[in-house]
Amino acid sequence: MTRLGTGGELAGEVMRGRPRAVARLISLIEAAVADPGSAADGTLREAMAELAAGAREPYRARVIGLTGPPGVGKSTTTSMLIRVLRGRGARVGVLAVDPSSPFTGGALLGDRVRMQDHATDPGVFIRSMSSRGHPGGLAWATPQALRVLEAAGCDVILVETVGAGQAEVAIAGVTDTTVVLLAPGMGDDVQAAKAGILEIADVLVVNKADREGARATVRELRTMVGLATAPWRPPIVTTVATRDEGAGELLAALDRHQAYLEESGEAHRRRLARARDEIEAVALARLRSRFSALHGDRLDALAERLLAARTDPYTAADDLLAAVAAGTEA
Ligand SMILES: Nc1nc2c(ncn2[C@@H]2O[C@H](COP(=O)(O)OP(=O)(O)O)[C@@H](O)[C@H]2O)c(=O)[nH]1
Ligand SMILES: [Mg+2]
Repeated sequence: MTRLGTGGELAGEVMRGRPRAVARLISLIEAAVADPGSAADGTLREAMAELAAGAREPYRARVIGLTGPPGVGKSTTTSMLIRVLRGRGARVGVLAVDPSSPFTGGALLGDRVRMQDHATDPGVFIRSMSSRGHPGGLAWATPQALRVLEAAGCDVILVETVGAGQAEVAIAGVTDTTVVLLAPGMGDDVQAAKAGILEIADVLVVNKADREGARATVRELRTMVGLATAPWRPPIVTTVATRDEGAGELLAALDRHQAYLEESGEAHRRRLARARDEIEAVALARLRSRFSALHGDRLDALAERLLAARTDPYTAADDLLAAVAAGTEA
Protein backbone atom coordinates (compact mmCIF):
# COMPACT_ATOMS: atom_id res chain seq x y z
CA MET A 1 0.00 0.00 0.00
CA THR A 2 1.25 3.47 -0.91
CA ARG A 3 2.47 5.59 1.96
CA LEU A 4 0.88 8.77 0.61
CA GLY A 5 3.92 10.73 1.77
CA THR A 6 4.10 13.58 -0.73
CA GLY A 7 1.35 15.78 -2.09
CA GLY A 8 1.93 14.33 -5.54
CA GLU A 9 1.43 10.75 -4.38
CA LEU A 10 -1.63 11.77 -2.45
CA ALA A 11 -3.16 13.51 -5.47
CA GLY A 12 -2.45 10.47 -7.66
CA GLU A 13 -4.32 8.22 -5.27
CA VAL A 14 -7.21 10.70 -5.06
CA MET A 15 -7.53 10.68 -8.85
CA ARG A 16 -7.59 6.89 -8.79
CA GLY A 17 -10.61 7.25 -6.50
CA ARG A 18 -8.99 5.76 -3.37
CA PRO A 19 -11.16 6.56 -0.36
CA ARG A 20 -8.20 6.64 2.04
CA ALA A 21 -6.46 9.31 0.00
CA VAL A 22 -9.65 11.36 -0.34
CA ALA A 23 -10.09 11.19 3.43
CA ARG A 24 -6.47 12.13 4.05
CA LEU A 25 -6.49 15.14 1.73
CA ILE A 26 -9.77 16.48 3.13
CA SER A 27 -8.32 16.05 6.63
CA LEU A 28 -5.31 18.11 5.57
CA ILE A 29 -7.65 20.85 4.37
CA GLU A 30 -9.58 20.69 7.62
CA ALA A 31 -6.41 20.79 9.72
CA ALA A 32 -5.21 23.83 7.77
CA VAL A 33 -8.35 25.78 8.69
CA ALA A 34 -6.56 27.09 11.79
CA ASP A 35 -3.86 28.73 9.65
CA PRO A 36 -5.00 28.61 6.05
CA GLY A 37 -2.39 31.06 4.80
CA SER A 38 0.59 28.98 5.81
CA ALA A 39 -1.01 25.68 4.83
CA ALA A 40 -0.85 26.62 1.20
CA ASP A 41 2.89 25.99 1.26
CA GLY A 42 2.89 22.36 2.33
CA THR A 43 1.73 18.96 1.16
CA LEU A 44 -1.72 20.41 0.63
CA ARG A 45 -0.53 22.96 -1.87
CA GLU A 46 1.47 20.36 -3.77
CA ALA A 47 -1.52 17.99 -3.88
CA MET A 48 -3.92 20.66 -5.14
CA ALA A 49 -1.50 21.62 -7.94
CA GLU A 50 -1.12 17.99 -8.89
CA LEU A 51 -4.91 17.51 -9.01
CA ALA A 52 -5.23 20.41 -11.45
CA ALA A 53 -2.34 19.13 -13.58
CA GLY A 54 -3.79 15.63 -13.69
CA ALA A 55 -7.41 16.56 -14.48
CA ARG A 56 -8.50 15.14 -17.83
CA GLU A 57 -11.52 17.39 -18.34
CA PRO A 58 -13.05 20.59 -16.94
CA TYR A 59 -14.65 20.35 -13.53
CA ARG A 60 -18.41 19.97 -13.81
CA ALA A 61 -19.71 17.95 -10.87
CA ARG A 62 -23.19 18.80 -9.62
CA VAL A 63 -23.19 20.20 -6.11
CA ILE A 64 -26.43 19.83 -4.18
CA GLY A 65 -26.77 21.40 -0.72
CA LEU A 66 -29.17 20.12 1.91
CA THR A 67 -29.98 22.44 4.74
CA GLY A 68 -32.60 23.02 7.39
CA PRO A 69 -33.13 22.84 11.16
CA PRO A 70 -31.43 20.07 13.19
CA GLY A 71 -33.41 16.84 13.25
CA VAL A 72 -35.46 17.62 10.17
CA GLY A 73 -34.04 14.60 8.33
CA LYS A 74 -31.16 15.95 6.27
CA SER A 75 -28.89 12.95 6.82
CA THR A 76 -31.71 10.48 6.22
CA THR A 77 -32.65 12.31 3.03
CA THR A 78 -29.01 12.40 1.96
CA SER A 79 -28.85 8.64 2.41
CA MET A 80 -32.04 8.25 0.37
CA LEU A 81 -30.59 10.43 -2.40
CA ILE A 82 -27.35 8.44 -2.44
CA ARG A 83 -29.45 5.34 -3.06
CA VAL A 84 -31.34 6.75 -6.07
CA LEU A 85 -28.26 8.43 -7.54
CA ARG A 86 -26.26 5.20 -7.23
CA GLY A 87 -29.21 3.49 -8.90
CA ARG A 88 -28.45 5.40 -12.04
CA GLY A 89 -24.74 4.84 -11.83
CA ALA A 90 -23.51 8.19 -10.52
CA ARG A 91 -20.47 8.37 -8.25
CA VAL A 92 -21.57 10.29 -5.20
CA GLY A 93 -19.63 12.41 -2.72
CA VAL A 94 -21.07 13.56 0.57
CA LEU A 95 -19.65 16.41 2.59
CA ALA A 96 -21.24 16.92 5.99
CA VAL A 97 -20.32 20.40 7.10
CA ASP A 98 -20.66 21.69 10.64
CA PRO A 99 -20.16 25.43 10.70
CA SER A 100 -20.61 25.93 14.42
CA SER A 101 -18.93 23.08 16.24
CA PRO A 102 -15.42 23.76 17.50
CA PHE A 103 -14.69 20.03 17.41
CA THR A 104 -15.03 17.39 14.72
CA GLY A 105 -17.20 14.34 15.03
CA GLY A 106 -19.80 15.14 17.64
CA ALA A 107 -22.88 16.30 15.78
CA LEU A 108 -21.84 14.39 12.71
CA LEU A 109 -21.52 11.04 14.39
CA GLY A 110 -25.23 10.33 14.07
CA ASP A 111 -25.08 11.31 10.43
CA ARG A 112 -22.40 8.73 9.79
CA VAL A 113 -24.64 6.10 11.34
CA ARG A 114 -27.54 7.11 9.13
CA MET A 115 -25.37 6.87 6.05
CA GLN A 116 -23.79 3.59 7.09
CA ASP A 117 -25.65 1.66 4.36
CA HIS A 118 -23.23 3.22 1.91
CA ALA A 119 -20.03 2.86 3.92
CA THR A 120 -18.68 -0.05 1.88
CA ASP A 121 -19.82 1.18 -1.55
CA PRO A 122 -16.67 2.16 -3.52
CA GLY A 123 -18.78 4.64 -5.54
CA VAL A 124 -19.63 6.70 -2.47
CA PHE A 125 -17.31 9.02 -0.52
CA ILE A 126 -18.57 10.37 2.78
CA ARG A 127 -16.57 12.99 4.68
CA SER A 128 -17.38 15.39 7.46
CA MET A 129 -15.72 18.69 8.12
CA SER A 130 -15.96 21.37 10.77
CA SER A 131 -14.56 24.87 11.02
CA ARG A 132 -13.23 24.09 14.51
CA GLY A 133 -14.50 27.42 15.70
CA HIS A 134 -12.55 29.46 13.13
CA PRO A 135 -14.88 31.99 11.60
CA GLY A 136 -14.57 32.02 7.85
CA GLY A 137 -12.74 28.70 7.94
CA LEU A 138 -15.43 26.88 6.04
CA ALA A 139 -15.53 29.48 3.28
CA TRP A 140 -11.89 28.60 2.76
CA ALA A 141 -12.14 24.83 3.18
CA THR A 142 -15.46 23.85 1.60
CA PRO A 143 -14.70 24.70 -2.04
CA GLN A 144 -11.36 22.87 -1.78
CA ALA A 145 -12.98 19.78 -0.28
CA LEU A 146 -15.51 19.83 -3.15
CA ARG A 147 -12.61 20.07 -5.58
CA VAL A 148 -11.02 16.96 -4.04
CA LEU A 149 -14.27 14.97 -4.27
CA GLU A 150 -14.66 16.08 -7.86
CA ALA A 151 -11.10 15.05 -8.68
CA ALA A 152 -11.88 11.65 -7.16
CA GLY A 153 -14.53 11.22 -9.85
CA CYS A 154 -17.72 12.24 -8.08
CA ASP A 155 -20.48 13.21 -10.51
CA VAL A 156 -22.73 14.52 -7.78
CA ILE A 157 -21.71 15.96 -4.41
CA LEU A 158 -24.25 16.32 -1.61
CA VAL A 159 -23.38 18.92 1.00
CA GLU A 160 -25.23 18.60 4.29
CA THR A 161 -24.96 21.56 6.66
CA VAL A 162 -25.73 21.22 10.33
CA GLY A 163 -27.50 24.04 12.08
CA ALA A 164 -29.29 27.10 10.83
CA GLY A 165 -28.61 30.74 10.13
CA GLN A 166 -25.80 32.57 8.35
CA ALA A 167 -23.80 29.45 7.65
CA GLU A 168 -26.47 27.81 5.53
CA VAL A 169 -26.73 30.94 3.43
CA ALA A 170 -22.96 30.86 2.94
CA ILE A 171 -23.11 27.21 1.87
CA ALA A 172 -25.82 28.12 -0.65
CA GLY A 173 -23.11 30.16 -2.36
CA VAL A 174 -21.14 27.04 -3.30
CA THR A 175 -24.00 24.82 -4.48
CA ASP A 176 -25.75 24.47 -7.81
CA THR A 177 -28.99 23.48 -6.14
CA THR A 178 -29.95 24.19 -2.55
CA VAL A 179 -32.56 21.96 -0.94
CA VAL A 180 -34.20 23.38 2.17
CA LEU A 181 -35.87 20.78 4.36
CA LEU A 182 -38.68 21.37 6.83
CA ALA A 183 -40.81 19.00 8.84
CA PRO A 184 -44.22 19.46 10.43
CA GLY A 185 -44.42 20.34 14.10
CA MET A 186 -40.95 21.76 14.58
CA GLY A 187 -42.17 25.02 16.04
CA ASP A 188 -39.77 27.93 16.30
CA ASP A 189 -36.99 26.27 14.34
CA VAL A 190 -39.25 26.09 11.33
CA GLN A 191 -40.40 29.69 11.76
CA ALA A 192 -36.78 30.83 11.93
CA ALA A 193 -35.81 28.73 8.95
CA LYS A 194 -38.70 30.04 6.89
CA ALA A 195 -37.53 33.61 7.24
CA GLY A 196 -34.53 33.13 4.95
CA ILE A 197 -35.89 30.29 2.90
CA LEU A 198 -37.11 31.90 -0.26
CA GLU A 199 -33.76 33.49 -0.90
CA ILE A 200 -31.74 30.30 -0.88
CA ALA A 201 -34.18 27.43 -1.62
CA ASP A 202 -34.19 25.98 -5.13
CA VAL A 203 -36.18 22.95 -3.97
CA LEU A 204 -38.28 22.73 -0.81
CA VAL A 205 -38.80 19.44 0.97
CA VAL A 206 -41.41 18.76 3.61
CA ASN A 207 -39.95 15.63 5.21
CA LYS A 208 -41.64 13.47 7.87
CA ALA A 209 -44.80 13.57 5.79
CA ASP A 210 -45.93 10.59 7.88
CA ARG A 211 -46.47 13.04 10.72
CA GLU A 212 -49.47 15.14 11.49
CA GLY A 213 -49.46 18.64 10.08
CA ALA A 214 -47.49 17.89 6.90
CA ARG A 215 -50.27 19.10 4.65
CA ALA A 216 -50.60 22.37 6.56
CA THR A 217 -46.85 22.94 6.22
CA VAL A 218 -47.04 22.34 2.48
CA ARG A 219 -49.98 24.77 2.19
CA GLU A 220 -48.11 27.43 4.09
CA LEU A 221 -45.01 27.02 1.92
CA ARG A 222 -47.10 27.09 -1.23
CA THR A 223 -48.42 30.51 -0.23
CA MET A 224 -44.89 31.78 0.40
CA VAL A 225 -43.53 30.36 -2.84
CA GLY A 226 -46.48 31.84 -4.72
CA LEU A 227 -45.20 35.27 -3.79
CA ALA A 228 -41.79 34.65 -5.35
CA THR A 229 -41.04 36.58 -8.50
CA ALA A 230 -37.76 34.90 -9.43
CA PRO A 231 -37.62 33.05 -12.78
CA TRP A 232 -37.32 29.76 -10.89
CA ARG A 233 -40.10 28.97 -8.47
CA PRO A 234 -38.98 26.31 -5.97
CA PRO A 235 -41.09 23.15 -6.20
CA ILE A 236 -42.33 21.61 -2.94
CA VAL A 237 -41.73 17.89 -2.52
CA THR A 238 -43.06 15.78 0.35
CA THR A 239 -40.97 12.87 1.59
CA VAL A 240 -40.76 10.21 4.25
CA ALA A 241 -37.02 9.75 4.12
CA THR A 242 -36.98 6.85 6.59
CA ARG A 243 -39.09 4.83 4.15
CA ASP A 244 -37.56 6.20 0.91
CA GLU A 245 -40.93 7.73 0.02
CA GLY A 246 -40.74 10.65 -2.37
CA ALA A 247 -37.20 9.80 -3.52
CA GLY A 248 -38.22 9.70 -7.19
CA GLU A 249 -40.11 13.00 -6.93
CA LEU A 250 -37.18 14.67 -5.20
CA LEU A 251 -34.72 13.46 -7.82
CA ALA A 252 -37.06 14.65 -10.58
CA ALA A 253 -37.28 18.10 -8.97
CA LEU A 254 -33.46 18.23 -8.70
CA ASP A 255 -33.12 17.25 -12.36
CA ARG A 256 -35.61 19.92 -13.42
CA HIS A 257 -33.61 22.51 -11.55
CA GLN A 258 -30.37 21.29 -13.11
CA ALA A 259 -31.96 21.51 -16.58
CA TYR A 260 -33.10 25.06 -15.80
CA LEU A 261 -29.55 25.95 -14.67
CA GLU A 262 -27.99 24.57 -17.85
CA GLU A 263 -30.54 26.15 -20.21
CA SER A 264 -30.31 29.59 -18.62
CA GLY A 265 -26.52 29.61 -18.47
CA GLU A 266 -26.81 29.87 -14.70
CA ALA A 267 -24.98 26.55 -14.21
CA HIS A 268 -21.78 27.95 -15.65
CA ARG A 269 -22.23 31.21 -13.74
CA ARG A 270 -22.57 29.31 -10.45
CA ARG A 271 -19.51 27.17 -11.17
CA LEU A 272 -17.56 30.33 -11.98
CA ALA A 273 -18.76 32.05 -8.81
CA ARG A 274 -17.63 29.00 -6.85
CA ALA A 275 -14.17 29.11 -8.44
CA ARG A 276 -13.90 32.85 -7.77
CA ASP A 277 -14.78 32.33 -4.11
CA GLU A 278 -12.26 29.51 -3.91
CA ILE A 279 -9.41 31.63 -5.26
CA GLU A 280 -10.42 34.67 -3.24
CA ALA A 281 -10.55 32.72 0.02
CA VAL A 282 -7.06 31.31 -0.53
CA ALA A 283 -5.65 34.67 -1.56
CA LEU A 284 -7.15 36.51 1.41
CA ALA A 285 -5.94 33.86 3.83
CA ARG A 286 -2.41 34.09 2.46
CA LEU A 287 -2.51 37.84 2.64
CA ARG A 288 -3.69 37.74 6.24
CA SER A 289 -0.97 35.29 7.19
CA ARG A 290 1.71 37.43 5.48
CA PHE A 291 0.45 40.44 7.35
CA SER A 292 0.93 38.80 10.70
CA ALA A 293 4.05 36.79 9.88
CA LEU A 294 6.12 39.37 8.00
CA HIS A 295 4.76 42.72 8.97
CA GLY A 296 3.74 42.65 12.59
CA ASP A 297 6.61 44.97 13.53
CA ARG A 298 5.93 47.31 10.66
CA LEU A 299 2.26 47.44 11.59
CA ASP A 300 3.21 48.28 15.19
CA ALA A 301 5.48 51.07 13.96
CA LEU A 302 2.77 52.43 11.67
CA ALA A 303 0.30 52.37 14.54
CA GLU A 304 2.71 54.42 16.64
CA ARG A 305 3.06 56.93 13.79
CA LEU A 306 -0.70 57.15 13.36
CA LEU A 307 -1.15 57.78 17.09
CA ALA A 308 1.51 60.48 16.90
CA ALA A 309 -0.41 62.11 14.02
CA ARG A 310 2.60 61.59 11.73
CA THR A 311 0.60 59.63 9.14
CA ASP A 312 -3.01 59.00 8.13
CA PRO A 313 -4.65 55.58 7.97
CA TYR A 314 -4.73 55.48 4.14
CA THR A 315 -1.06 56.28 3.72
CA ALA A 316 -0.21 53.81 6.47
CA ALA A 317 -2.27 51.10 4.77
CA ASP A 318 -0.53 51.81 1.44
CA ASP A 319 2.80 51.45 3.19
CA LEU A 320 1.75 48.12 4.69
CA LEU A 321 0.40 46.78 1.40
CA ALA A 322 3.57 47.79 -0.40
CA ALA A 323 5.61 45.87 2.17
CA VAL A 324 3.39 42.80 1.74
CA ALA A 325 3.70 43.01 -2.03
CA ALA A 326 7.49 43.29 -1.78
CA GLY A 327 7.48 40.27 0.52
CA THR A 328 5.57 38.33 -2.14
CA GLU A 329 8.40 38.93 -4.63
CA ALA A 330 11.04 37.71 -2.23
N1 LIG B 1 -41.12 9.87 11.27
C1 LIG B 1 -40.09 10.19 10.51
N2 LIG B 1 -38.86 10.30 11.06
C2 LIG B 1 -37.83 10.66 10.26
C3 LIG B 1 -38.00 10.91 8.87
N3 LIG B 1 -36.80 11.25 8.35
C4 LIG B 1 -35.91 11.21 9.37
N4 LIG B 1 -36.52 10.86 10.51
C5 LIG B 1 -35.90 10.69 11.84
O1 LIG B 1 -35.57 11.97 12.37
C6 LIG B 1 -34.37 11.90 13.14
C7 LIG B 1 -33.38 12.94 12.64
O2 LIG B 1 -32.97 12.60 11.33
P1 LIG B 1 -31.60 13.10 10.69
O3 LIG B 1 -31.57 12.61 9.29
O4 LIG B 1 -30.45 12.76 11.55
O5 LIG B 1 -31.82 14.69 10.75
P2 LIG B 1 -30.74 15.86 10.50
O6 LIG B 1 -30.32 16.36 11.82
O7 LIG B 1 -31.50 16.91 9.75
O8 LIG B 1 -29.62 15.29 9.70
C8 LIG B 1 -33.87 10.48 13.02
O9 LIG B 1 -34.26 9.78 14.14
C9 LIG B 1 -34.57 9.96 11.78
O10 LIG B 1 -34.76 8.57 11.82
C10 LIG B 1 -39.32 10.76 8.32
O11 LIG B 1 -39.57 10.97 7.14
N5 LIG B 1 -40.32 10.41 9.20
MG1 LIG C 1 -27.57 15.34 9.99
